[in-house]
Amino acid sequence: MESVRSGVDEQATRLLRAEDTVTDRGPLTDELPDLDLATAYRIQDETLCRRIERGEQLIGVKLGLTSQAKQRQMNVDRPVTAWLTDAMALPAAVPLPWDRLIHPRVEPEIVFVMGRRLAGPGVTAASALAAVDRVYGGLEIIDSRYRDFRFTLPDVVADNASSAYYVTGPLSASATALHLPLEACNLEVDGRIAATATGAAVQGNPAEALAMAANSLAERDHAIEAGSIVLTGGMTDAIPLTRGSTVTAHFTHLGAVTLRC
Ligand code: OOG
Ligand code: MG
Repeated sequence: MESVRSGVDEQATRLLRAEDTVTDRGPLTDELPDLDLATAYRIQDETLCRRIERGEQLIGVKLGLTSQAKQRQMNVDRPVTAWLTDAMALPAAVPLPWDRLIHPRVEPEIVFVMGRRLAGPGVTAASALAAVDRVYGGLEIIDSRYRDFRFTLPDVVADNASSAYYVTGPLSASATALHLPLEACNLEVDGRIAATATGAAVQGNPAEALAMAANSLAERDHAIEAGSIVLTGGMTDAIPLTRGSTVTAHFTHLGAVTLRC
């Protein structure tokens, strides 16, 4: 047990160091081919503890790899969850902090703000949606700490699902006012449409993804607290960012979210 604990500590240290020094590295599983998902989540949880110790606040959770587009792009066959802290929230109109990023990519997401606490097991899309206060359009900026975004499922879990920053849009709707599977998004890069999708890309309905997050977090004795932000996962392939470009996600009812790079 002691060696598992020290292994978790060591990998958490190494992943946070890669992030803090903006240096990519090989996947953990190159050295630890037997790394299992449970241990990978322990590494992820340990990185959260370290972020909190250094003054960050836990503000929510994210799902990753909830769409076929993302699963295919990353060659991973299952959704994952990860943690969001206040340091990851990029206020609208603030330019991307390039000096803190290795090889950022952007993806459009449907974002929930929770009105009530949501705890599994047994959460359904309907009960999940009933706990939502508002829905936003968002952009997530991911930045794997692994060279060339090459990773397996346990690697990406340990790396907090490549989390770096996210931006939410200026408009919101109540969860009942929208039919989320039909909410569409055009992702525009420098005036050209780079990708498009609807909410149905995310597990058929982003509310299904939210229910899945609550149920899988419950297996590790966590709940989604009232007031939390939940990113439900990239609707399209993630697009590599380049300096100087402007990315806008145009949603049908949730307005436009812009990122200046
Ligand atoms: C993993 C992060 C996945 C999403 O929305 O699918 C993610 C990655 O693609 O590096 O945030
Ligand atoms: Mg994402």
